[in-house]
Amino acid sequence: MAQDDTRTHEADLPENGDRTVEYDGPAGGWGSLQGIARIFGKEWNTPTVIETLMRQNKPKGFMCVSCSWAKPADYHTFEFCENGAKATLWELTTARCTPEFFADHTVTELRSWADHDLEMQGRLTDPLRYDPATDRYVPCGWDEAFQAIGEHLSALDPKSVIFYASGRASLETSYLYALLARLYGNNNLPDSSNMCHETTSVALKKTIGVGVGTVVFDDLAKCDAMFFFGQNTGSNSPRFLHPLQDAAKRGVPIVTFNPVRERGLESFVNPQSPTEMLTGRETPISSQYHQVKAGGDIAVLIGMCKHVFAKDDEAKLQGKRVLDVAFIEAHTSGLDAFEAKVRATSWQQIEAESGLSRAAIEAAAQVYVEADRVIGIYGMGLTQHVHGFDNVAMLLNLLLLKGNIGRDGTGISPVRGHSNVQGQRTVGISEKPELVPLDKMAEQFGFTPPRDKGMNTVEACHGLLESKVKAFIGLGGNFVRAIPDQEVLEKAWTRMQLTVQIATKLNRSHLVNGKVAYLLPCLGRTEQDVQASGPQAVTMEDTFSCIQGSIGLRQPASANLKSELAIVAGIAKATLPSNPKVRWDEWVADYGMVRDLIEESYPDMFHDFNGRMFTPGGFYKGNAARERIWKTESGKAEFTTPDRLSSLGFDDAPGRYRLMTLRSNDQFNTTIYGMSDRLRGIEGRRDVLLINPDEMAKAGLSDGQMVWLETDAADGVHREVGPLKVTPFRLPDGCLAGYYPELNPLIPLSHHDKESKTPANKSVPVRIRA
Ligand SMILES: Nc1nc2c(c(=O)[nH]1)N[C@H]1C(S)=C(S)[C@@H](COP(=O)(O)OP(=O)(O)OC[C@H]3O[C@@H](n4cnc5c(=O)[nH]c(N)nc54)[C@H](O)[C@@H]3O)O[C@H]1N2
Ligand SMILES: Nc1nc2c(c(=O)[nH]1)N[C@H]1C(S)=C(S)[C@@H](COP(=O)(O)OP(=O)(O)OC[C@H]3O[C@@H](n4cnc5c(=O)[nH]c(N)nc54)[C@H](O)[C@@H]3O)O[C@H]1N2
Ligand SMILES: [Mo]
Repeated sequence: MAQDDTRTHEADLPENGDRTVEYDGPAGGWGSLQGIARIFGKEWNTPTVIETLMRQNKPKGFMCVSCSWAKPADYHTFEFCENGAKATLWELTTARCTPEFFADHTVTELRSWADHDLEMQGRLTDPLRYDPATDRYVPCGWDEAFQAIGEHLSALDPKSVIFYASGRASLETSYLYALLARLYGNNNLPDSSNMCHETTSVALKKTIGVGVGTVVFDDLAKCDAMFFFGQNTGSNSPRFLHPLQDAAKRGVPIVTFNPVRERGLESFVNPQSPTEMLTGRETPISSQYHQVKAGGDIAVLIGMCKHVFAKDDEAKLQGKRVLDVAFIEAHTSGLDAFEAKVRATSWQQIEAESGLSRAAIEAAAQVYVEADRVIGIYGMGLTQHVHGFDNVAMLLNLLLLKGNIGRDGTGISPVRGHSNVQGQRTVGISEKPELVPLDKMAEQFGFTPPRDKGMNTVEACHGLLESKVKAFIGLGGNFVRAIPDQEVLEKAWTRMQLTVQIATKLNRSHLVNGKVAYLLPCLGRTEQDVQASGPQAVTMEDTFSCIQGSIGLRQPASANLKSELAIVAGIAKATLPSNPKVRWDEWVADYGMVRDLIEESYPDMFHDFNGRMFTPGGFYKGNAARERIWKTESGKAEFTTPDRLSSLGFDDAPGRYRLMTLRSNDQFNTTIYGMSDRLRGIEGRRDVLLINPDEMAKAGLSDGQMVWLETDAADGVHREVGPLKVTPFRLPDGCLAGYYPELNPLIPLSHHDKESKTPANKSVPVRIRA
């Protein structure tokens, strides 16, 4: 079995024995169905809910509210996974968070509630205003809310207002939201992507001229090898397990680098295959699994490139080449400096930084040398580091060596997070004005768009601390819970003049409110959205740049909900002076008109938008790098020469560990569904500190002992979280792991990727206090 042959290549890890917590079942299988049942009990197994799930991710159905994985044209009967079903059911809950609930609880009291308990109150039903006299949210009419928000915004300096978006809202809503910010007078449009794949947007834009991946769904069936870095497929994009299983069955080697042995990348039982379910037949996924140290990927990739150069030297002696010389000459720049750096780096340095042996790295690289068509896949394990940019650029370097960009079955594939996070950036949600067709929009809407750079997430937090930010509008999400340095920022938050949150369910960000605060409940994507011209559809872009329509069919959770688009328009109308070219009412009445506007702004990607939105599998927006057209400074694909081997941004020191903050299998970001991290064998609690038995022994810790974590940063701020239960777990030496968002107070705001400012959530320097 793959598991055994992978063991020969992995880092020198402490033996598992009985001492570490582990799950040895497959991903998928019966466990995934039990995982759904445990949270939702009988609630999920009713005909209407099943009918809704059957429409998930299919043409003329609705697009999953969970991750951004593809919604293929050639779909399965059940085109949903354990976690997609959980996300949908979470939205379909029968629980309601009504004005009566808020009458019973002060905001101060609710602030002491756990994230899970807040969301368990169910769907928000009515627009609410914060009443400081009683410290409660009280009901208010929609018109009253819009009017008051409009008056407050009109009185503020536009540069002091933030328009945040979490990556869920549709292309139509996102486009209008960005337009609202610009008509109002700023580019302050941070989004969840700033905490996520911003590293990708910056690194791929710089190196290949497009800020998104080059792979399309069909490439997965055409490649000869896959290299996986820091992405937890089993929990975070489970439908990806199907093409991975197909690839593994075709004999495609899948080589994984991850400090954690994630079950989904080891073995899978397809819950949609009756035979596999009955026989329990597992498909091994990774052919090699390397437990790299957190922050060790630059070193790994340099090592792999070193092997590729060595094999190329050997091939040359026989008049052959391993490198794709024609591609390199025609299409790239910067190879010489990069090659010199790689050759000058010793295996000793590479082994020390990666925690892997030369033999293990060479075994991985040999797969690369032998494969004609290679895909590089990655997630937060590469992006959320101080030198995350170099991580991504190094994976690209490896791919460029053999021309693995711009051919069928090849490419670089960042697995995006939220279901429309990539799409939001496509239609203008960006703090970077140069990424938006402002000239075109000036003409479309007859105004002078702001040209100065807006604030991203980290900059918005700094603005808040410096009291430059006075108001915050949130289109979904849970900003205060998702950001670093949460405790410090929460205090600053309440100094704000105005906070407005558009949401489906109650979360902590709604309770850390400004002086004036509104909580505006919206329709979810599964629900019918009926406007003056009839029922409306919306569109989303998936991780492979395919755009597809989504129609909600469920009865709305409350008669008093508005669509996100109508709420954005309501705020806009009440805030902005009237303008004959800006027709909020008509746009709300017919979302097709908004798609026409998007088409006008972005004709290349969105031509015939209304006509193509129900193309099965979505329509492809196109990607220049895939065509080997390089919109970079040099006009070529660029090799990057990193000037370091570690992505940590800090040195090792006695007693200092690298902490990774991870998602469990029972959460969607800050939404905690339950207490089971089934695929890692951790049950019943989230206040755990994962550490390997050797490190436990060295630190004198015992299994189950309660400890505190303290940030080891020399900035004079004391940060600690605890108590946490010491839990033996197979991790490389020097590495610790625990859960996001509970550990966010440990992450300094200044601890982020140097280029993109993506918080470095996967390598926080900490100490353990017993
Ligand atoms: N069910 C569910 N689905 C989700 C989400 C969710 O919370 N729940 N969130 C959505 C969102 S917004 C996003 S961005 C994605 C996130 O999906 P992922 O990109 O998978 O993010 P994480 O769960 O944070 O885990 C990243 C992985 O990187 C590994 N890792 C940590 N440090 C390193 C390192 O230094 N090197 C390497 N090679 N690996 C490392 C971790 O062990 C882990 O397996 O998922 C999306 N889908
Ligand atoms: N330490 C650490 N921190 C991290 C990360 C990490 O790995 N480690 N990951 C980062 C990443 S990748 C991301 S993307 C961010 C996530 O940051 P966010 O996107 O801000 O957070 P979410 O938890 O996804 O937001 C959940 C809330 O969205 C609202 N919501 C749900 N559905 C809808 C809807 O349809 N419409 C509206 N309007 N609201 C809705 C609900 O009120 C719910 O409570 O966190 C980042 N923070
Ligand atoms: Mo994300």
